[in-house]
Amino acid sequence: MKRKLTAVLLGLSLVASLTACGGAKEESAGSQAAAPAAPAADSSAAETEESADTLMGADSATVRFKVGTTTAPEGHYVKGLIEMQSLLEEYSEGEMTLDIYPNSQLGNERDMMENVGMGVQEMCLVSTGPIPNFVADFAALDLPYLFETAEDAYAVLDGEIGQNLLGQLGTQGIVGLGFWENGFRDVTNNTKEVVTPEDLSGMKIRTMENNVHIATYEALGATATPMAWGEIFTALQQGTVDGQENPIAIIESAKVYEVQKYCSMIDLFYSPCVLMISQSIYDGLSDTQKDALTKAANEAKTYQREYSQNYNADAIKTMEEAGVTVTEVDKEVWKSAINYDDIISKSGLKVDQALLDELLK
Ligand code: EAX
Repeated sequence: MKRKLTAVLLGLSLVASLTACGGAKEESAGSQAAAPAAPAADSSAAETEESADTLMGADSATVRFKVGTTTAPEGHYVKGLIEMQSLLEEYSEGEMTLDIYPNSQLGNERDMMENVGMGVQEMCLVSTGPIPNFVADFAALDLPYLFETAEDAYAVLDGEIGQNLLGQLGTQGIVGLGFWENGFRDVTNNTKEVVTPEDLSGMKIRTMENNVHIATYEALGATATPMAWGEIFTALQQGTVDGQENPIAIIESAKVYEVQKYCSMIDLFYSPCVLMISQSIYDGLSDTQKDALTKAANEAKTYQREYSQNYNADAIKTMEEAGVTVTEVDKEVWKSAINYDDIISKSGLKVDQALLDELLK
């Protein structure tokens, strides 16, 4: 199955992708940000209020990259960025650093991608969820049960298929510095324990703004309700949704478990996240600065993946101690409920039929 899925992925990454948000990128207003950056050099720095959550790099650094994420300061994304912050300061001999803005301080994932593409924000670390709205081929990574293990995912993401996808971010004025880890996505809700797909029937589940995820949850019988991550608590409080789906690391670090009674370990999707820098800002760096940046990013990726892999055990214990019912499910039952043909056609993916037939055989 995995071999066939890789064939599909190869096919998908060859299929000409329709860039949903085409259009020329305005000349970056922030391109001078790569120069010794006075704090307010580019517009977004002036607008961005630092809050208690902001994790500023060394004061003495003269080249500063604002990096935004929707995730919590205690979570696995920010832990990886803190590691990169210190590696970057070391490898640039104190010249460069990251200023880390967690908790959607710089906007939701789609906004941040647009701002990085326009050069008004230097960097972001975002899940692949919203990316297919900009680069259609990324949707291939969001198919359910694509990877058995995280290691299988790393092999594809760090290999030709993943690097080809990162290269396509260039159409959006973005340099993809690498795939980090969000993790296998599990589903939480307040209505009842979810053991089989039938238990999702009629539940309103918040998904990312991602057509493959939406089509998958609809196919499983839920009502998919796409929205940005920053809106989740209001939506749960107002009953707009009954539940949401995310890796345990997000569910625990964002404290979503405090307002959800049930969590089912369905591991429906493997969710990477992508570290991005604005092309115009990257191009303004010297070769030495680029080397320091990519070395720090690569080493932080390995650290962050390891941190993510070790996160669940304690996180699940925290959730159960808070009264959450954490349910292991029979994943074969869930896999047999997945019809790739149905999901791919409903999600509007442009898929080569021969490859699809190969997959479904
Ligand atoms: O990237 O929106 C989501 O559910 C993502 O997993 C979250 O923003 C971290």
